[in-house]
Amino acid sequence: MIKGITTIRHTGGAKEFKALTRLFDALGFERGTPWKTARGQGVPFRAPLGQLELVEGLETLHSDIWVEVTDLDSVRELLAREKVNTLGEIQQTAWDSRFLLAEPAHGLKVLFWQKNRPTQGAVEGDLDARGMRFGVIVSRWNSFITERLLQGALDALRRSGCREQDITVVRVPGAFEIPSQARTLAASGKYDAIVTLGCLIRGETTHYEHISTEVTRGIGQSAQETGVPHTYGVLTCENLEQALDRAGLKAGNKGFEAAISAVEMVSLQRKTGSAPGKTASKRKTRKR
Ligand code: DLZ
Repeated sequence: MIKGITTIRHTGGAKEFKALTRLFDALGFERGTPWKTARGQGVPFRAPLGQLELVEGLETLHSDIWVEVTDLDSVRELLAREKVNTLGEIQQTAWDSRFLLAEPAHGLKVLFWQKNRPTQGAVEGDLDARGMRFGVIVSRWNSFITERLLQGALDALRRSGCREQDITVVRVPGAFEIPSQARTLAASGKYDAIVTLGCLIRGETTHYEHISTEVTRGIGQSAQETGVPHTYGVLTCENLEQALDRAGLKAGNKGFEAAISAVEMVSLQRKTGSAPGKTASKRKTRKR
């Protein structure tokens, strides 16, 4: 039933508004459709993953907006570069995280926070898909389910900043055909990552074990041999009910998860690979 939640903040004036929108762009938020009338203007900003959290009990940190980030130290550097007023230094919370409070516009407090992890300082991919190109392969068998996975995947790519023209959707007959097409797209050198979507249902599939093993192996092999990240959004379920749950009903949407993982893997590969920042068009992949 829910489509979205919007919380509105007023800024001091046109100059402050412009500076704020620039900052939110730099932080990696996705711009929605801006509007402007004689009475004022607005720009919606969307996060790759959003949530509404209700809290009960004592919370001593007060802020208008809470933004969870993957790298708080980079955010601090960005805020300093943009000359944004910060209220104190990075501090520990009472709940195993670190935070930095900023006041990018007068009276508007934004709290940036990051969970503490034992691997603090480890290299991680970001969820910013701007400038990335994706091949999305979806099988038509059980299309009632796979079309939902596709919608989830497209939603994830768009929300993380990928442009429509940078997404190619390819449909194949069944899950068994996914690996060969994945390999073709990956070897073309046109895509930064391949997202695979399908649905195998044990009750309806003869040789279920053989097909699912082959599909999984084939996708993994294509990833390893081409060096292009592939993510796995192929449902292997006992029955239709389980499949529906994983296509958006009760257990999230595995298409969305596969696409978000693809964004993260491309970003990670650019950080850890031998040629950071290489785009799909420049990358050479091994030919078949
Ligand atoms: C044949 C078949 C069967 C029985 N079940 C499924 C399924 O549950 N999910 C799926 O994606 N594909 C199925 N297929 C089709 C095979 O994947 C393949 O497309 C055909 O065998 C043609 O090669």
